[in-house]
Amino acid sequence: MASTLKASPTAIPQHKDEEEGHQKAAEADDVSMARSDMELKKKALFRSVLLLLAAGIITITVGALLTRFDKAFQLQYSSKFAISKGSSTPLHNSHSNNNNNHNDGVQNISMSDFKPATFRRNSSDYVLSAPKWTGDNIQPRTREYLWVISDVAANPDGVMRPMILINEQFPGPLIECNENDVVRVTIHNRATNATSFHWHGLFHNGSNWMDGTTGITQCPIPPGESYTYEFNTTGQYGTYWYHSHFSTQYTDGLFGPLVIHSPREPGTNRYKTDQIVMLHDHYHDLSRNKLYKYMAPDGENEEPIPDGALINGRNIRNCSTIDKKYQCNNTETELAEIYTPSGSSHRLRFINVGAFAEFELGLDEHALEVIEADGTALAPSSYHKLNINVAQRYSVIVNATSTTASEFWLRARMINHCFSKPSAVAEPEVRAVVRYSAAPVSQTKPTASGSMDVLPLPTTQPWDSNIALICKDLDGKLEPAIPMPAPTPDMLFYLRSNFEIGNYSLSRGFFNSSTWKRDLRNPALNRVSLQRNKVPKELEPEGVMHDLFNADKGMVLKVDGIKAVDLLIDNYDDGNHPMHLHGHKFWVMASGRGYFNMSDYHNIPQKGRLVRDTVTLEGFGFVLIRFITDNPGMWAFHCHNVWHAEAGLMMSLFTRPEIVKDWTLPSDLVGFCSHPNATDGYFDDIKETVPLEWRHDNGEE
Ligand SMILES: [Cu+2]
Repeated sequence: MASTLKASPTAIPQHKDEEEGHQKAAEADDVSMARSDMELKKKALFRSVLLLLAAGIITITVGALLTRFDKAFQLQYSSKFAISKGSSTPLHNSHSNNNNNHNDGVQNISMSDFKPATFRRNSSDYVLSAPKWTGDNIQPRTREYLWVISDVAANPDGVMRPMILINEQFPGPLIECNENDVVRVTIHNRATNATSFHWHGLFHNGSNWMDGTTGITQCPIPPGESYTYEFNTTGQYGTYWYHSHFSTQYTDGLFGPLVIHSPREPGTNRYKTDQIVMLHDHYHDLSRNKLYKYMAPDGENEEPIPDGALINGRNIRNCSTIDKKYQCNNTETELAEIYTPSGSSHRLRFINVGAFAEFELGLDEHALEVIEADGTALAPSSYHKLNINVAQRYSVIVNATSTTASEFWLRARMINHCFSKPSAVAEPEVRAVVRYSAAPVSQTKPTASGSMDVLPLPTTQPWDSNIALICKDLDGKLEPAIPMPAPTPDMLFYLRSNFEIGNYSLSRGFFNSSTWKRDLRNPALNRVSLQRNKVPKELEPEGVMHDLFNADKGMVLKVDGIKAVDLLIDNYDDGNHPMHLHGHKFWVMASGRGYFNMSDYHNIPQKGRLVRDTVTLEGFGFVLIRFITDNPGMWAFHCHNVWHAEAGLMMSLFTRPEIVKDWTLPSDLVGFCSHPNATDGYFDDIKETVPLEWRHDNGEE
C-alpha cells in the first residue's frame, strides 16, 4: 500500500494540477505534467526558504509560549497560535496577494500561510460531469487522487482561523467515479497532527481496514507519513462523502463529496445538470479547543454553538459584528452560486458535512423533489422544505420553470432550537444564490466589497416563515424506488443511549454501560485479526464481547455468520443523534418520539421501509434499524455529532468473525500503531494542557 506517487516530501503539489492530473491521467499530456512539476518544485523551494525564514523569526518571538514546539510545522502552528490569541499582527491586504506569490507574507509572519486567492475551491469543481459517466458500455477503471494534508490559515466567511486542508483548498475535492471502479487516494500527511480518512457510506466489502476509522480499523496516519487508501465501489451508487475520522478533526476542513454513478440508478435522464451542495455549520476555532471545553465536568453537556454556517465552504460575515479577538476580512468572501439554466431540470445533491447542526433547507418558489437519500434511489416525492441532519444526503430535482424571477435564494437554516442555547448563534441561516443561467465563463461573484459588475442578488421570499423546532428526519413518504423489503430479523439487540456527568468527571455519552474510549494504538480490528491466536474465538459467545474488550470502555457486539440484526435504541437524552453505521445500509423499521412499544415489534411492515446509512434518533425518542451482517469486519456504529462521538457515543459491530480472524492487515497501516507521533493532536495525547480536574475519571485501560 506504500505510495507510488513521485511527489517529494517538500514539494507540496499544486492542488489543481495534481488532482486533475491524476483524475484525468488518461488525457494528461506528459509535457504539461513535466512543466507543472518543475513549477511546483520551484514554488516549493521558494516556499521552503520563506518557511524557514518565517519559522526562525517566530521561534524568537513566540516560541517560549508554545508548549509543543518540537514539531516540524512551526509556522502553521504559530499562525494558529497568533489567530486564536487575537494577535495584533495585521492581516495583509488580500488584494495584494496574487495567486501563489508569498512575498508579502514575509512582512506579516502570522498570516504568511494565508492563501486568500487560492484556498477557496472553484465552485465548478462541484458540478458533476454526468454525460460521460453514464452508459452501459463503461469499463471499470481506477480513479487516482493525491492529497497533501497541511495546516492553513483561511477565512471561509471572512473570519481568519486555522484550518487543516486537502491540497490547500476548502472544501475538499470531489471524488467522482462509476460503480465497480477502484478509488485510490494517497494521503501525504504534512500537517502538525495525525489524521485518517473515512469514506462515509462505502461498503469496503473485503477491505474493512480501508474504512479509515481510528481506534476501530486503523491507527492514525502520523504527521510526515503517507498512506494509500484503495477500495472498490461495487454494489452501490449515489451521493456519499469522505472525512477525517480522527477525533473532531474533519470539522477543521478535512471533508468533501464522493459520488458514484451507475447505469443501474433510476431517473438519471431526468435532469440537465448535476451538482453538489454541501451544508455545514462552521466554527471560528480549531475543534479540539472546543472539545476540551465541551467535555469539562461543569459543561452540563452543552455542545459548542456553531459560529455560523457555510454552503460549499462559502458565506459572507459582517466583520463589524465579529468578536474582536478574531481577525476578519471579508473582501474576498462570497456566497455560493448555483447555476440552473431555465426551462430544464437540475439535480442538487445536498450533503450535511457539518459537526453538529441539523439544517432545514428550502429554495424560494421551487419544490424540492427528493429522489435519493444516502445512496438509496427513492420514489420521487416533493417538499417545500426538508431537514437534513449531520452526515445525511438528499438528492433533489429542481425544475427551473418559475416565471417571476431569474435568481432565487436557497436558504439553509441551522435548527437552533436543538442547541443548548438557541439564541447563542448569531446567524443560523446561510444562503446561496440559484441563478437561471449557465455558469459564466469568468464567474463574477457578489462580494461584500461590492464590485461594479456584480450579478443581481435575489429578492425572493421564503416559502413560509415558520421554522423547525424539533430535530428529526424529513417527515414524509421516503420509499425506495426499487422495492427492497426488509428481511425477517434473526436477533434483536437493545441499546439505551444517554449522557452521564459524574462529579468532577468528564461528560460522557453511553450505550448501555459502555462509553467508547478509543485505544488509538490498538484498534479493535487489530485485536481480532493480528492477535487471533490469543482470541478465544470459540469461547467468546455471540453478543457483547467481554474477553477481548472492556465492555464498559468500548462495547463490541459480535455477530456470527450472516444474520438480519435489529438494533433498537432508546434515547434518554434531550439531544438528537444522527446515528451512522459503517459499511452497511440499514432499513429504518421505526422511529419517533417517546419509547418503542415492544408489542408493535412483530407488526412492522417489511415493505416500503427507507434504506439509508444515517438516521436521526430524536431527543427522548427511539429508532429501530435492521441490517444484514454480510460484510466482514469491525464496523463503527456511532452518533455523527462530533461532540457526542468524542464523548463516547460510539460502539462497534464485529461481523463475520470467521472470516476476519484470518486477515493479515497491511503492514504500513499496522506500523503506524508504534509510530511515536501516531496520536499527535488527540485529546488524551495532549492532556497535559487540560486542567487536572478535567482528567478525573478519564483513565485509559
Ligand atoms: Cu449525538
